[in-house]
Amino acid sequence: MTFPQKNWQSLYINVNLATMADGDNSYGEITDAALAISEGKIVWLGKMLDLPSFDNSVVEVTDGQGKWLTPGLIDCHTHLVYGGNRANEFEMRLQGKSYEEIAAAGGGIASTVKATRAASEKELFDKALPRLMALHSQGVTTVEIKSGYGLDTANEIKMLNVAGLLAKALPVTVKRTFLGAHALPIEYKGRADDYLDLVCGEMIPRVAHDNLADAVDVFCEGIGFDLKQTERVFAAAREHDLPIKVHAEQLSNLGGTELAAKYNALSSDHIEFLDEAGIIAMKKANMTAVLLPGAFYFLRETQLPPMALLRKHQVPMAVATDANPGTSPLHNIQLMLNMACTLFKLTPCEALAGVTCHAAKALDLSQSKGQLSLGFDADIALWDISQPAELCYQFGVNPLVGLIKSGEQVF
Ligand code: DI6
Ligand code: FE
Repeated sequence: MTFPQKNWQSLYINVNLATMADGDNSYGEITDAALAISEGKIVWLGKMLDLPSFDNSVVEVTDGQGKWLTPGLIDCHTHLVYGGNRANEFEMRLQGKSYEEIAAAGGGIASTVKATRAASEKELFDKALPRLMALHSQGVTTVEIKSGYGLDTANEIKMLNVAGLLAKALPVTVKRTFLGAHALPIEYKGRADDYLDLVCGEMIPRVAHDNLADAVDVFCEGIGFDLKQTERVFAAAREHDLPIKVHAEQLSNLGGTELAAKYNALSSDHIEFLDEAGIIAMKKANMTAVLLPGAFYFLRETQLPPMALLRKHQVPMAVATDANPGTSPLHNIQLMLNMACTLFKLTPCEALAGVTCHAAKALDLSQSKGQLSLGFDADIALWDISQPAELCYQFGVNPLVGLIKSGEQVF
């Protein structure tokens, strides 16, 4: 692919690139480099020495003075639209109650459902915006947002609408995921199949028809939905041509990942309890593993995800915040980079791939985002660092010094 330089609109010179175009094998480093943008796309990148001549009366040139450029970060798993908070349950857990016990006693997801239903679209938006701004200010240019705290048609749609409004409020691409099968709403207690009739017969058709989501997710777990119930939702999603994602093997191994693989899911997320058979199924189905170190940390989980087996079978590992009020009230992608390395022993290169190229794949965006490559979207973060590993190593001082979204410098 070549692009005539007469069309260049902006050019960054004297920069270092971590292109992340080589998976987690390397940062895809190009030092002493330049990168040109036209119409929101990357149209040239390479060594300064190889920079072709250009018309600097037309091209806006920025001297990067040795800054590093990476793809804009991608948070591929969040629940950042929600009402209320669960600080009270945080206290209960510190007094010895488990996440599952709190859920069984009517707390947990159910308490956030209550608060989310009670909130107006505007209230939910006003609460979610600073969460998204926090991510954006850390270099995030694409985020996935799930529904799943409405659990009836109107409130699930309300959440998805808020996610759509957030995309208009900030220069961030928002991918929406319908998670109607997140928990059984209390009014359906003991009637899971009736609730799934609603999810499959009313919500999914409506979401698909009105283009409200890009994928369908299910919480396949003891406190969520079992395999048979999960499969009903997958089948309805397939019927409406919606890609599938799954929360699976977070607290136990029910086989949700293997089931999702049968439906060619984009990703299986959490997966602390996943076994090798599930990993082989993921590989065959070209799925991405989404690792969520924030939930692992916040729940004081001790079962580590099977990183060695994921590596052995070359299943790409994405890393995300899981930003949500119950298990990961951590709206911070830079912290996840650090935790992916300290808690899950990912290499800094794997962690960075986890929030760029592999996160793009988990959202079916790997042809346009998550890499600095020719023809890719010019979603780019500029960092005041001396090597890419610094992004994972230090935490608390934000090294982001610029952000480009679709070719426009937005920060
Ligand atoms: N797994 C999680 O970690 C979140 N949802 C899920 O299915 C937790 C959601 C919550 O506790 O509010
Ligand atoms: Fe989640």
